Amino acid sequence: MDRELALEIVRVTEAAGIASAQWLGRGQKIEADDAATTAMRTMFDSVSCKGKVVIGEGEKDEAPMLYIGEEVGSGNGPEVDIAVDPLEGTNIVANGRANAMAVIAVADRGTLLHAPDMYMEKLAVGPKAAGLVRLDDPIEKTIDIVAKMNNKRVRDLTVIIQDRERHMELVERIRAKGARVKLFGDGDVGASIATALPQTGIDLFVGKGGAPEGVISAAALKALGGDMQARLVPHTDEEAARCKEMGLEDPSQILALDDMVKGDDAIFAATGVSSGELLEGVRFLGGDLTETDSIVMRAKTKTVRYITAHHHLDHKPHLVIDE
Ligand code: VTB
Ligand code: MG
Ligand code: MG
Repeated sequence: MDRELALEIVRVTEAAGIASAQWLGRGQKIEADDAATTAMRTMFDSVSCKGKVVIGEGEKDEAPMLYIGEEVGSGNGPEVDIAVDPLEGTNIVANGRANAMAVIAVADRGTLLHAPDMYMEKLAVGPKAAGLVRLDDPIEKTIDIVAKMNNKRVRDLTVIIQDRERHMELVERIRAKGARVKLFGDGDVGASIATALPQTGIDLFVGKGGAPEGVISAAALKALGGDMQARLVPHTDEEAARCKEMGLEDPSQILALDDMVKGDDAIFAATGVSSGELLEGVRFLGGDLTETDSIVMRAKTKTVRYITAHHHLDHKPHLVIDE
């Protein structure tokens, strides 16, 4: 993959971010998601690659665009796998809450796990604890390892978890162990990546969330030198069959970072829609001036760029929502 691709991809997440941010707090999650998806799909046509969506908005018969198997990109350039979540946090935007992002991961063709839309257990840490944590270890042991490696007292260690009933027993154990717990409503891509960015103060991410989001996060953690382990959680026979179709003989096997993103040619880009752990949201500054914050990184060189952009929407009328 050419390194220029990283900078082209961020234009795609910026477009999705700007479009969906116009739905913030309106209680209309489908419209917010559609705006992000349409903007992302349109912008993709100008990106120099032969892309194939491997994680997208759904199967062909249920999603009009960015469906699994859809070919995107200009048709010139490297053959790549593309994983998108045009709006990671549709409910967030509808309810005007924190942590929504537009996200994309791009990797060499055939290197991203084609995770279907089901739940996945996940554990993520930053570079200092990489290689040392195990999904199956008791949480108390994991906390001790991460505290030691991150050079923090257990009582200063921060574990981030999605605020769900299914995690409450885990939360109680973490509290009993003495660590800090930060709960978030939605958006585990941002929460898991935060573990690998020291300025966030977040040390450990655990919990069950979406499998597509897991693979997208894995691309970012690879670029940041962090680590992640995961396991698919099929709830029905059909979901178990999907795992087998993907080549996972044992659907309950532990997936390492390399099982989710093979090799090191991966790019991750995200634009903040509403402010969260990683990024500020889209700001409408008056007139047509609109400011976005994005992060883009490449696993190959480990370069991480934060990009603040000023957009003049008079020149981007296709991103303006006025109905
Ligand atoms: C998870 C998480 C996502 O939705 O998929 C979650 O990975 C769904 O969890 O980041 P629930 O079924 O408990 O709502 C997100 O938070 C947003 O897409
Ligand atoms: Mg989404
Ligand atoms: Mg999502």
